[in-house]
Amino acid sequence: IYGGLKVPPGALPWQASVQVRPGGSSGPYRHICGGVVIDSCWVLTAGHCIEPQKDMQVVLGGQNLDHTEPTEQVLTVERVIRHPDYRETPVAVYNDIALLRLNGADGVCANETQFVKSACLPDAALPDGKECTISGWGATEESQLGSTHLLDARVLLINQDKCSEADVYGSVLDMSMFCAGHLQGGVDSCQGDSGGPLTCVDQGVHVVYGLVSWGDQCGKKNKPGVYTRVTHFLDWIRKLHKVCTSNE
Ligand code: 4AZ
Repeated sequence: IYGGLKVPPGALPWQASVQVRPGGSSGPYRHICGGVVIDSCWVLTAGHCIEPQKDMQVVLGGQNLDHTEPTEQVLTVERVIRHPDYRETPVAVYNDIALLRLNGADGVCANETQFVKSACLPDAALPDGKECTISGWGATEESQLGSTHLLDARVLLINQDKCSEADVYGSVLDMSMFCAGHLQGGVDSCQGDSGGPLTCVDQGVHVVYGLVSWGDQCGKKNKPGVYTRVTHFLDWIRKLHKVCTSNE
């Protein structure tokens, strides 16, 4: 996160760290992406975060990736479901979404605590200009390697036609994505934040509207972050998930 601040414990309890370890099932897990808890047993992440053949785990309720924290819950991934229309080109990533089914018994995987909670799925369209929150352990202006502490920042939802102007992203955007950030630059998501949440407060409820997906570098003028448009995938997600009305 560029232009971010440290997140207080429990402030973004739906934030996940998606981690893999090298093939061969030995060695430590390392953070590769963010994710979003939408149910005790389900985490949303970006399609481009999926590295086939590698063991995957999800850390919930954590703040500092360098330490094991008492608030933390570590879950292994039972099943990875990348969207069937996921597609990467040299200029954009389309339908950049995947669902992770966590291991658990009787529909309980993560335990709900003050530090681990679901975000709600949206039921309405995106209001342009709305201020929302992005978060993650990705690269910062100080470190390309990422941040040890979870950071967040406030971004504005950018109109699709504006973001499709020639001096921004031109014609590469489609309805599986939207832009958010600050066109003057400075505040943005970056590498390592991918798959993590863009949430907006709607009627007092934290709703996940976006997943960090891609962008032309980070924090650059006229190159805002591009986010997977969660509303575009609701039918696909809901086939696997229950309704959520409150997380206060
Ligand atoms: C990346 O490489 C990446 N500024 C993620 C987000 C953004 C750019 C790149 C948005 O994963």
